[in-house]
This record gives sequence, C-alpha cells and structure tokens, in this order.
Amino acid sequence: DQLRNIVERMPKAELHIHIEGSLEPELIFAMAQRNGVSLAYPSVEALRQAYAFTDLQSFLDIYYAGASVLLTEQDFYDMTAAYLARAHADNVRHAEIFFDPQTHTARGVPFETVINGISRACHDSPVSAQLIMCFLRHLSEEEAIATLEDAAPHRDKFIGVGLDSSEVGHPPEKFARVFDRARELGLHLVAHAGEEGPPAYIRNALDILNVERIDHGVRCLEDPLLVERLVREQVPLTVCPLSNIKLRVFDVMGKHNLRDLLDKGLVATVNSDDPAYFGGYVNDNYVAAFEALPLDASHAKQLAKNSFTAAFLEPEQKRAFL
Ligand code: ES4
Ligand code: ZN
Repeated sequence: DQLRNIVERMPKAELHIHIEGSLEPELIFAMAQRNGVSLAYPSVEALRQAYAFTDLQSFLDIYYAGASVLLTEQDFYDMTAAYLARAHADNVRHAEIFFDPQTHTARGVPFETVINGISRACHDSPVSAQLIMCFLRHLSEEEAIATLEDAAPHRDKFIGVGLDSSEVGHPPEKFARVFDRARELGLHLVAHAGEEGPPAYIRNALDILNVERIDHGVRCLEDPLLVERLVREQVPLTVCPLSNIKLRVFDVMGKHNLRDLLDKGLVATVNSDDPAYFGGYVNDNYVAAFEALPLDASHAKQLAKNSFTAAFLEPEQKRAFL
C-alpha cells in the first residue's frame, strides 16, 4: 500500500540493531554445520518455533544459544554482510551497529576475531556503518573494564559503547567507572534503559553514565518530569516496536506508545533491535507500528528525520543524508 511505499522509499538511519540479533536461523544452521557446533534444535523450523518469548530473559537465553555458532572471522563477516545487504534493501543509508564481544570471548573466541570480521564487512558495504560495543550488564563491571582494555588496540574500529542484556537488577550505576573510562577515550555513550526497567534507570543512565541516547526508553512516559527533561535536552530514544511486542513490553501494537512519544516532542526513532528474532527489519517495524497506530506520512518523515538527527554523524554528514 501507499504507506509501505513511503516507508520503503525514505532514506533512513538505523541506530538500534544488535548484529548477533540479525543472525537468521538458516545462517545459524549453516555455520553450526561448517564449524561442527551442535545445536539443541534439530532443524531451522524447530529453532524458529522456539522463538516464542515471554520477556527479555526468555529471548536472551535463545539469542546467546544462536550466537554460539560464531567462531571464525568469516562467520562475523558473513553475519554482518547479510545484515547490511538487508538494511541496504530497506534504504538504510547509515547504521550504528551494536556488538556484544563478551558473548564470544567467554567462549574462547578472540576479541580481534569478532571486531575484525564485523568491521571489515562494514567497510565493504555501501551503507555507512559504524560500531558500538556493548557491555553485558548481567556480568560485572570488572569484566566490562577488561573488555574495554581488550578493545583499546582497536579504538579506531568503533565509535561508542553501550549497555545491554538483562536490565532489571543491573542498573546503570553498576557501570559508572567503565563509562567514565570510555568517555575519556572520546567514545560516544548509549545505554538500554526503560525497556523493562523503571524511569529511574533512564535518569541514572543520563546523570551517572552521561549517555547521549537512550535505547528503548519507552517507560519514560511513567515519569512526567523525566519526559520534560528528555524533551528539553532532545535526548533521542531508539524505539523498537516489534521487539516491544515480542518481549511483551506492550500487549499489542495498538497499545504501543510511539505516537505519544512523538506528540510530546521526544526525538523517537524506529529500529529493528534483533530483526531475525522479532519478525522484521527496519521497514517492517515502521509498517507494523503504522498499521496499528494513528500515524501518517508526516510521522514517517519525522521519524526518518529523527534517525539522522540522533545519529553520531557530523552536522555536515547529516545534511548530506537529509
Ligand atoms: C536486546 Cl531487546 C534487548 N534488550 C537488551 N539487550 C539485548 N541484547 C540483544 N537484544
Ligand atoms: Zn536492544
């Protein structure tokens, strides 16, 4: 239809995509076979059928199992190249891609294997692509600091750090020192907050970690003073509609608060999060939200504009995209 057409044709940036969450079941099986890794599922279909989540943790358990097939630099390259080809088809002109090195180094995969494979695929793509290294918040701050030290020789291959994995019980303040260290290195700072966690996690991500964007952030609407601040400071929120439904942050898309976020003047953006697991890439996220909510072409254009406003690009580069 007409709206899908507008969405597909709009140049856009994607700012919330976990590269390990772009690994499609077919690629998981191909890599398991070529690497001699055994999977707990007998077939692509059986694996896909296991993608019935009840909350963030039930997803993370399967997501980490899927990532266990990644062993060689070629695996990381192929995964990233497949995502970027798909993003290019969606008219994504610029992507800021999360990766989770600790998911791999914990299995004995060297840090450089991970970052070199992902980084080389970014260089080979027509999409402008940058990397944001995420710390797993269910692990300790000491482990995050060790990861940042592993990354130091590769400082030129990524632009920022983020915080992901199990949110509740692992508040931003647990990572105050490692974010201070990252800031000293001139890295951009983001954090997942207010997905399952309360508004206080969003406030602390801003006040204690000094993040420049909030990943998800949809629970901000529970705190009017926080909303006022996010609007005043124009802090971008990287919203992921299909993720929020699959992980039951909202019951159904018709109850998603994307329209309210925009009406309040928040710099909301639309993103895919873990597209292989949540049922769609970035255009599918726009279309799913637009079909269920009172949103029109002007909102679509606002969201695409916001995606570049919120990107870690020089003003001159942003103008070139807009
Ligand atoms: C994630 Cl949806 C989501 N939330 C937190 N951490 C994540 N890692 C991958 N996807
Ligand atoms: Zn995420």
